[in-house]
Amino acid sequence: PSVIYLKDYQTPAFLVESTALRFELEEEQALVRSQVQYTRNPDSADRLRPLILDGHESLELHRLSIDGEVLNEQDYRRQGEQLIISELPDSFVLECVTRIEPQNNTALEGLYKSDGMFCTQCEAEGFRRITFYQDRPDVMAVFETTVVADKQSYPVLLSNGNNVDSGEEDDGRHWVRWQDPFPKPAYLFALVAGNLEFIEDQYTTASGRDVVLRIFAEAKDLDKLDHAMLSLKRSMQWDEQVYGREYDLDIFMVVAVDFFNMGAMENKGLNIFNTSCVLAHPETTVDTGFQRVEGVVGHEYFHNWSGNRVTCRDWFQLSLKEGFTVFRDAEFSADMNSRTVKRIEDVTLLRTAQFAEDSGPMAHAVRPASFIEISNFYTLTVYEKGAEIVRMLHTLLGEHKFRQGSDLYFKRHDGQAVTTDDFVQAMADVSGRDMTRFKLWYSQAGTPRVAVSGEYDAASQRYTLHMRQSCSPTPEMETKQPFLIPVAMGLLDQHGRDITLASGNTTEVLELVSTEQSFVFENIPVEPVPSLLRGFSAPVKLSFPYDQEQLVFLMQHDSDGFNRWDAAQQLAVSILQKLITDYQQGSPLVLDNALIDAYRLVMSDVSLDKAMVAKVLSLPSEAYLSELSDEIDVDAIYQVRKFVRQTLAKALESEFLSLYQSNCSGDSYSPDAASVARRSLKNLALSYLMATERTEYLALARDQFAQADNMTDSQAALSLVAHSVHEQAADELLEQFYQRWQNESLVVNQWLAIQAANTREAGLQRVEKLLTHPAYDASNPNKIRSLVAVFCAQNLPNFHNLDGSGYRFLADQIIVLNKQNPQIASRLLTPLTRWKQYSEARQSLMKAELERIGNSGDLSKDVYEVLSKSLA
Ligand code: BAL
Ligand code: ZN
Repeated sequence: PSVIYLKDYQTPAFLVESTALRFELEEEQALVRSQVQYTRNPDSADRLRPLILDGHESLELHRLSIDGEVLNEQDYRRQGEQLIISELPDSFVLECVTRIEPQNNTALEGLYKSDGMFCTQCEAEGFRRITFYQDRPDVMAVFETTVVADKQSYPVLLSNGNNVDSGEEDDGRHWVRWQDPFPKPAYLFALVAGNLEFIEDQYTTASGRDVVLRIFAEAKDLDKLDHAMLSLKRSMQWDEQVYGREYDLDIFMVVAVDFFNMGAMENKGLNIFNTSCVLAHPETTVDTGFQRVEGVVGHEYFHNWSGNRVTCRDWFQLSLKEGFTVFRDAEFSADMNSRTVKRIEDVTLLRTAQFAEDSGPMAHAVRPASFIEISNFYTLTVYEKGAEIVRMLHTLLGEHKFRQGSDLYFKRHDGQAVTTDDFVQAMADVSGRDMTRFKLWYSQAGTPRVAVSGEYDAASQRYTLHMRQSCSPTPEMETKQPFLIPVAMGLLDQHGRDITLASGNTTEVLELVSTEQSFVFENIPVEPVPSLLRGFSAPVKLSFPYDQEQLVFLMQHDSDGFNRWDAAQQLAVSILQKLITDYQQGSPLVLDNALIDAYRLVMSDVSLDKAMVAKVLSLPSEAYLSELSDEIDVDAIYQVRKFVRQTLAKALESEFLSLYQSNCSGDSYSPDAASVARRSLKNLALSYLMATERTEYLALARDQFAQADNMTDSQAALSLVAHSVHEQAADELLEQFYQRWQNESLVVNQWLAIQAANTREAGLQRVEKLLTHPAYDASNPNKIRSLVAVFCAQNLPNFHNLDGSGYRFLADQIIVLNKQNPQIASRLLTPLTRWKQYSEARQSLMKAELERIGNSGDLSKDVYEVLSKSLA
């Protein structure tokens, strides 16, 4: 497979004025006729450049004509994924008829069938599986789409834009025509045909335009759409208030589908969602599921401007739309719920998974310089780190200037396909700042480290912070230039109060721009405790030599909620890391009282909101401890974390019990932030109580399971019992749960995931048995993620079993999926790609499985790229 480089970017030889599509959908095939009006790109000096159309090998070409004249095979060349036509006039209509088989499309890219309905996924390069086209984001056109299908089987026929006409044919078939007046690239094209029902609402925009809102799903799921509709209306209003962005078509549609590689897709006016990101009902959905629906609905809606109206010039610019849109959805969720808790959750994901990606073989810049398969770059780096870059711009410019910059960006580039440089330029223009150094965040991979030390001179009342930044080499990038790192910080006096700094503020943003730099603070009356990187103001690994007392002090007093939590994390990490060393050396494990005392302090702090308390009382995850390790010792991390949980549980048993009791409420379910917080604290308390392994708490969990009126409480209890030492009770509850929910696919996924994560012995055998269970479907990505991916990512002792069985299992799955669904296969590879991080014994087992995949023949580009980079 060939490597595509950003430096080779060329503008398209032809532009498209308009694209008319007609789909004849049948059970055994779909016929697609496209009529495309091309004009030679005036940008392109070379008038001999041919028209290069992209087309997947699965396309059966039935007819090709130019201005009505049929082309013969000698008039064009089909070369790999391209169809090349030379000697063309400056303006012409190309008509193309292709035959495809959506019913056999298991890759779920292009047009395929999900549970009997036709649907599409065209980003990034799925449109080339529908027809021959310049399938690149800088070719934007207005689309008209006519969909024809049997009326009884497919009563609902949808595409982008506004419905402009419809009719019936005599053979039981009907058709609907859609026009999308906004020029768009092919990746935003969508089509849906199926037996769907919908809920409807309406929204009046700030300028008084009425918009119809419809959310479609299978009839059985119609009662699970209200939360998505509410979230959609909130998103529309938020984008008007915060960004001044209004919706632009007469109708906005969302469709829920069960077979989907991604979470959701922002197709213009017709978002297609994975059911897992749109359906929500108290009886079947946990609190985090409700929040996810809100976040993803917001995310896809916000793309209407950041992505659709202004799109990417090429796929190297993916973060232009994804980083910005993730930042937008994070701020939306923060405004709808607890800001601090949202930040904690996002940073936790970044620090565990994105930092790991940034130090692994697939490490890449937020704007990568090359790729083999773009699907492999829908990553935490492009999304989450990309969002952090936008957040840093927000921090550096301040809210007001940032909004001016975003207004300028949208105004300047509406209807265009642009680059991350264009985005930063708008911010530079409104602020008058030179952003040259800042832009290194887009081009340099790797997580910078910032080592900070403090120096206090009592005589001169001067406090100095010394900072030093560095960044380890990443593939193809040995040395890095210093980044511009905004470090938001404050200084606490001996009572824990913020000291007012020279600027008159208590928080300042220091700009670290060189390898070493010192920052001096005058008139500081006592030696302060610094609060650094407030709100996690930059995606870096910052260290300061705090002692335990100082961390506890920050936990209690820092005015920055994020840093209060982070101080608790740092305290726990340092204690856990010491115990990991003890475990490795065969020393007895003894838990430092500091952690117990700190936890007790937090539990008695009535000023804290409950969601925060639950976060502070949660130990760093195994994944985070792994990311922090030079060599990941799976057994030590697992055993030590379990020991610490159990010791905390026993030491604080009565406190956890009263926390549990005081947060049980008879109120009926509500997904509001306060109720979510209460449930999370209650279920956290229950998890510690269960960790004591005392039977009375098994009874408590069983009661909760039996009496719960909502999935959050029911699933929390199930999961705790399923993972406990009480095996018989575990089996009983799992069986009861399945009997009750077997017809709810998303609930069954949770049931699979709970079992996949069970660390008890023989985990692999249980997972293998579930692969043959009627609840499992090896062609549905949600099922694969729930069972296979959860086992490999979350079931440390079983996946990393030293007999190599876990690795072998994953490789076998990948070999099958490589042919069936390459995107999912390549994603599943992640745990094996980290092989260099493990002990020698594990390294050789993992590497052998990677090599076996490599030798299994005919690798997809997706799997080939990840595999070859991992073995390089
Ligand atoms: N554009 C792919 C799905 C998403 O990020 O919204
Ligand atoms: Zn997105």
